Amino acid sequence: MGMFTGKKGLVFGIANDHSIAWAITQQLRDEGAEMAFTHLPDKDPERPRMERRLRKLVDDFDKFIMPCDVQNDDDLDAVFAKAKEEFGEIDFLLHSIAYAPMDDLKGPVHGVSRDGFKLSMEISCYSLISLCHRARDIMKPGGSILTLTYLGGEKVIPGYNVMGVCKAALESTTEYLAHELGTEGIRVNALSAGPLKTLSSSAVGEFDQMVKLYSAFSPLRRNVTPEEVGKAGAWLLSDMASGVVGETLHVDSGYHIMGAPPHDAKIGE
Ligand code: 0WD
Repeated sequence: MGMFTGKKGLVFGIANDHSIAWAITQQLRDEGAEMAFTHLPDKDPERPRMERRLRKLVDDFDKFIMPCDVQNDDDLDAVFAKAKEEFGEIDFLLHSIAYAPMDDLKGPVHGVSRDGFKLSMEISCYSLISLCHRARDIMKPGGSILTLTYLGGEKVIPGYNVMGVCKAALESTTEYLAHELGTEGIRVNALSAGPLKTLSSSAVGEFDQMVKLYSAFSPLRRNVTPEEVGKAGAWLLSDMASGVVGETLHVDSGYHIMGAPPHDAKIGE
């Protein structure tokens, strides 16, 4: 019997097989979870690229898949109505979504447009609020909600720019939501992952530099693997973490604890 046998949940944010949500999903699947998935609506219905990519990954085991743009309340309502119909109640929800327009993401932060800021915050932060609000109605006590964040929300990471501001808001939001939903027996947590090559991260400036820094400066002297993030994510969503609430768990080879480079780090070489 797996850790998720008999458990049901919703996964938002698999874009392709490099997505962090996919790494977590594989662990959940292997532990027996029943899951439904959403993808960004395809602009051209004749060429449903997003749907096809997701279907290819989850076709053997999905309960259902649906398009969902988190900016659209009707999409969100439709997903939760379908989840209620198919599952009755759910045990977990994974939020693995972020976006900032490229012009705003590349910085500087003081030059970010008003519209770009609103859009980035809406998709990367408000979406967690809108999902939690709807999830409450169908989530069992003991349920678990997880979002994905990055160190750039706590400390300045050059190149992360407006997304760092969004992650700071997301981490605070996680705490407020954890406080509110805790009284209903629902846990909300965040996982702060080290850099992983995905569609989203390829848009972040200086990503390759960060990968090098993690392998030189982190206590483990290497980067984390998608599988490691997947396992920790599944753990936070599981009953094994039943006392963990409002936490931001770093899964980053320990990079976040360093205040100065280790003695063996080769700087500028
Ligand atoms: O190094 C990394 N890759 C890290 C990522 C380190 C630490 C944290 N993260 C975070 C990201 O900020 C994000 O919150 O993990 C989360 C997942 O990101 P990912 O797995 O790196 O990236 P990706 O595979 O691109 O998934 C993010 C997805 C979108 O993908 P694309 O590339 O198509 O924008 O978020 C979804 C979409 O599937 N998404 C939306 N979903 C619904 N409505 C929307 C939207 N409006 N916008 C983006």
